Amino acid sequence: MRLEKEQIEQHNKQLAAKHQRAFDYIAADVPQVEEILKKLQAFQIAIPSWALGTGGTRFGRFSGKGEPGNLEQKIEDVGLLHALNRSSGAISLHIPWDIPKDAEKIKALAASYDLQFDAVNSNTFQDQAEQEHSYKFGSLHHVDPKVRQQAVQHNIDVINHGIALGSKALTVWLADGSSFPGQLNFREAFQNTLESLKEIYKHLPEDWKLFVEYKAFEPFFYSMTIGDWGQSLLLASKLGDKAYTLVDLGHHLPNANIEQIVSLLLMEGKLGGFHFNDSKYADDDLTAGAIKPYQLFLIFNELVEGMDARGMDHATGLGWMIDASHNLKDPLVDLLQSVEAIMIAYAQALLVDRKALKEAQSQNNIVAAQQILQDAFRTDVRAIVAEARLRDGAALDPIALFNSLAIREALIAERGNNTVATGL
Ligand code: LRH
Ligand code: MN
Ligand code: MN
Repeated sequence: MRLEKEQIEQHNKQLAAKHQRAFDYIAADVPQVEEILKKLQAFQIAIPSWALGTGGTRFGRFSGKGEPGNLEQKIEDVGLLHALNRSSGAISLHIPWDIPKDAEKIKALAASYDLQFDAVNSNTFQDQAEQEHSYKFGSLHHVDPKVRQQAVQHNIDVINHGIALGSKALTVWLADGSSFPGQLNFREAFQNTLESLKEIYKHLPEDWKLFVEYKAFEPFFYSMTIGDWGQSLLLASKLGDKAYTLVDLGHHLPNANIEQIVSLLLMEGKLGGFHFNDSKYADDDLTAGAIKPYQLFLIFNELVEGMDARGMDHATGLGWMIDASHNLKDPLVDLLQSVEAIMIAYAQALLVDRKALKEAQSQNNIVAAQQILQDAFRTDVRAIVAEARLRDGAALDPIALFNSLAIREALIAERGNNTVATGL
């Protein structure tokens, strides 16, 4: 299924007067609105191929309907999202959940929806049928060099798939850790991981990045071999210039100050990418901005500040990805909500009066500093985000259009009731 330009135009026409009123109202108070619009238009957030089907809980999975059953259909889904918001112009693949059998064909299909391939993700946290060794006790950190070698080779294979598709980054997340004291020698586990990553790094093309993702706990509950940003940064620093830390918002212990982590990683030139989601407890993978929108804003505040300080382009300087899994909502609608929340937080961060904030900080004027941030956060920027979409030929209200066009119903008619997505 593909959206026609006319369908979007007709929807926008219906909402035009209401939108214009709201946009004029906010634009009158934002002198730099044109600059903000350009930045919003340039900003693209990659959609993970594993978020397009209904995810499960630990206890069960209640399958949705009309879900994508193969990579082609997943690309079609992201194409729909991108047509609706023009902010989801890339897809991030997880291999082997999604193996592009004919890369040229897949690339052409993605291009027909104006989509690029973002970071490719390796998977050494599940055993695969054709593999000789099990990852039960880890992969790149494993005590057995044969298991490490198998995991290294898988990552090299993933890089090769990525090269064929035009990806420019590999994300490595390891489910390596221990659940009981004494199970692991921490130092050796870390060193094995480093040596394995060095092997993978050797196969990275010149213009690629390696993202090292960390996670505090789960699936292991005593230690994770790459458990926090310190361990990730240590690895990335030892690996070299092409290696970076990737921050997944759900991968921290409760109340971690993620915005401070972001600021310092940027300072070190070692922040590579993001997995956006939200959480109340741990790696909940809920819709971005659903639980802690102020935190999301504060993170973007540091991103804008830190990227500007380093002269980085907001849109291309980091890898922006969603990593969420939905088991209650329609996954496509949920992704539209996530993208909208991210764009709102970004727009609000662009509103922050940086000069005034600096001044307040230099005077230790905490009241003013708080006021400046909260002024931006409490500004309703939805009409600015909608205007950016409008200028790009997207829908003023993507979710309303998704519903009024009965897109899910059309997908069910095409794909049937019982499709089961691969992946999570
Ligand atoms: C691990 C993780 C990692 C995986 C994805 C499926 O919790 O965040 O990024 O690749 O989920
Ligand atoms: Mn992640
Ligand atoms: Mn996760």
